[in-house]
Amino acid sequence: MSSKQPSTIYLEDYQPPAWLVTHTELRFELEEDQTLVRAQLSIQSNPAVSDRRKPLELLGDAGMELCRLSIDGQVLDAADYQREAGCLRIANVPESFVLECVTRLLPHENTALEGLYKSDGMFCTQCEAEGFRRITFFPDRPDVMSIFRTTLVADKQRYPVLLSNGNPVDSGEDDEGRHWVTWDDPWPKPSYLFALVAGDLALLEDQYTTASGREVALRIYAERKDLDKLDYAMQALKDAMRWDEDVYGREYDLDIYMIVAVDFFNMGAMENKGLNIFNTSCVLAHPQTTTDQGFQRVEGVVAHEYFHNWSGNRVTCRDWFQLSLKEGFTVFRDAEFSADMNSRTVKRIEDVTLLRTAQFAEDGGPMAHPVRPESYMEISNFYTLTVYEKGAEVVRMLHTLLGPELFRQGSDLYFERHDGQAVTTDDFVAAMETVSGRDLSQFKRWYSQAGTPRLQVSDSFDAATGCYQLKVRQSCPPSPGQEHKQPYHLPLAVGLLAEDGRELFAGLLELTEEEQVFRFDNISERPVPSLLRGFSAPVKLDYDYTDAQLLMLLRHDTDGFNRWDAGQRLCIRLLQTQIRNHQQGVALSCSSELIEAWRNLLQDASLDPAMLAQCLRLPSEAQLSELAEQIDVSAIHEAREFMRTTLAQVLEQEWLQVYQRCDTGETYSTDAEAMGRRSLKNLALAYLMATGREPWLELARQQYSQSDNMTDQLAALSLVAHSDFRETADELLQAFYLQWQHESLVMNQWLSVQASDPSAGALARVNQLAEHPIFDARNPNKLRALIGGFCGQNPMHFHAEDGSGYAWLADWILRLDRQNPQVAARLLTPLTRWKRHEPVRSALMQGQLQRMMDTAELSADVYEVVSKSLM
Ligand code: 0A1
Ligand code: ZN
Repeated sequence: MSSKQPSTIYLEDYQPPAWLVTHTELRFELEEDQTLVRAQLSIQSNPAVSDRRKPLELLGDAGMELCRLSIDGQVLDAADYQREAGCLRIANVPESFVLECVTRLLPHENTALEGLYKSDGMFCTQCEAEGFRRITFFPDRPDVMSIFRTTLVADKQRYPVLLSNGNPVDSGEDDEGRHWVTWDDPWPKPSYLFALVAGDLALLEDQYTTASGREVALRIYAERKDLDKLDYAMQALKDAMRWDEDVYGREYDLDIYMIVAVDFFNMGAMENKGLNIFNTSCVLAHPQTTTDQGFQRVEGVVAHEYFHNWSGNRVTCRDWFQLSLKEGFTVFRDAEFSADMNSRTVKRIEDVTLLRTAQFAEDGGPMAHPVRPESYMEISNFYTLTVYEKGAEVVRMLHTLLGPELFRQGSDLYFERHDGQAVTTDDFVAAMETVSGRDLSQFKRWYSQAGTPRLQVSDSFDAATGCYQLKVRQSCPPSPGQEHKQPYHLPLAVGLLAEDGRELFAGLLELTEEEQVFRFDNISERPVPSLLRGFSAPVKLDYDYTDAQLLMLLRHDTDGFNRWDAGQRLCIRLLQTQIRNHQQGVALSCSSELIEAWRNLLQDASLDPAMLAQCLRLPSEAQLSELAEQIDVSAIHEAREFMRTTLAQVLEQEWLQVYQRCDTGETYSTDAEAMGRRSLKNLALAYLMATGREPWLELARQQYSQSDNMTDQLAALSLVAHSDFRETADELLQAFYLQWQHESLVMNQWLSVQASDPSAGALARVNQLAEHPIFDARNPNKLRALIGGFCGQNPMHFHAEDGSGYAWLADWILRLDRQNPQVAARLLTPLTRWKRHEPVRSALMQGQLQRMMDTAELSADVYEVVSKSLM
């Protein structure tokens, strides 16, 4: 092994900062071959920390060039300070002083996309979590909050737009074609919320009047060619601002709110104070180039970043172990916003599906960690589904346990108590305790214990006394470093239904013990329990339903989410039987009850199309894998394909009728109903195509060429591209390329469609695509489309029995790790699941992980994931 082991940071080692930075003045001289940064930091010792004699320690990337350092105007020479691995130490500094520091950066060579870098010719920054230390030396930790004033100087012609946090307060130009703008942000903030942008950008401008009557200028910047794709984000922003006033009583607090779209970005978007920077994929939207899913993502992410202004910026995290304080809460807020703007039940189904598929898998893998992790090597690896999505579920449970009114009082108290502070998840829960008078200490285990709890439910009914009892046992499997788990406190929403669907009881149970019995009196007949309604807690629930009971719930449950869930449970059970049959060489079959149930659903024109589309989707191969004792990729694939084709063939007429019912010829609109109709229509088309019959190829081709929107066009393209009609597939892929080659985001879709094509020769195809002129290995969106598309959406080929898919991914990781460690570590995820697979593949995957461990000089990001996977 050649890489040296990065050190581990522990939550229990937290110490408050010895030095505070009250004011930070920055001046950036942006040039083509370098950027000079002059930082003036007003530093004072922290009165809350007694050890005043501690040296000043500033963090700064090991590769950053330090040009000059002075204290109160006195230049320091190399003997006055120590510089070692990411840290600059100065002993014997006064109680309070101004430190000036000049660094030289090479943004055009920054391929990691952390700190200051270039995206398509424009300068931009990404400082969360630890990017600011790549810009200048600083106590780069979220509990050091400072008031920033920033001046940008650049060539006026190339970079007419110069942006930073806060309000512009001054500007000017010289005779040599350079100009400058100074920005002042009155709100103290941690360095991770700093941002700048310089470029030749087009602008969509609007206005918002806050509840208290203040005017806010709203500006969304993008490349000129994308100016027509900003309206939807603008509307989403205004909706989010109104919603946060209505639902949380939170107003915006600056005169300007800016969003900038950049094409090179490691994540979705970033909530920098007053200057959000967005991945183009999360802000640009136009009916002709964006799918319905894309529109919903834009709406959700715009809202998410806006909501961070309070949950994250005004009140921030004390340290990075508290990341879920801002992320879990903000995801909960954006999910509720999206639920209010669209269909609440469908939003819940989508979120729970993601959680069950990907977060549960994370919880069961080598990188499992609590919502508040206890340690990390590289914090970038902890922007996870656990911190975000499970974290949001934890906040949702508080909302459920307290009820909406108390929860709102709790959030008001939290914002009021901690405005301008850097705090912990304990502080958040404490506010909820204060307003409710409840003891939530047991509840806090949700923050400290990893793993997905399991509830085992059984029941009994005494017809003579009318007494029905539910017995609930909870347990949680071990996870890395946590052998034994204590019982959780959780809300269990329950309904009891009579055979004919009448609701006999509905209410909320609270679970706190390892085993608990709940008793219901005056129950007239043996009920069917509807358990964990709305997915009231992020757990796996077992109850021994009969098929008939599930079919009854699918028809009658008054909880929309549980209606859907009953259908899914039934499908999962039937699929699991077929998976076993396939493994044992038994002929596969499809239950006639399921077929009849689906027929009824398909014929019921009164059902909400969006909901119906959810009910008629089989659980994904990824979800079936998560549920499997041991993953057998081909058995899962064959069983699911068998069931899908059977349901396609026997219900062919019904699928066609549904297609026609939803194919209204209406012009495109993004309202929830129209989106629902399109999702059902395209699902019907998918089943029709699954019959393999030629008339439906014609229908798909027709839809492809006649549609006025990307949702329908892309759905048709991917169905044809993944079919056995290879000639038409190639023809449409080529046509699509010619039509959209100048739209980078559409080309990402084109790459994913081909990367996820299950037909033979997939690896050769992705290798060819990697050489295609539209592919750019420095662009994370392109990498996610091609590599993520192949490894995540093409299981049969990624898991090819000869191990070629694994070797291909490992080759990419080793190459990318030198260029962009964050992205490399993320793309690595599928290999981390090696222990869950059957022995042949498991060994092949392990072999590739070992190869990475042995042969390369690994980044901390990749080292952490690889080494933990091999443990
Ligand atoms: N705070 C952002 C997510 C984010 C995190 C890290 C980044 O760079 C490494 C970028 C964005 C959010 O939750 O939206
Ligand atoms: Zn966030």
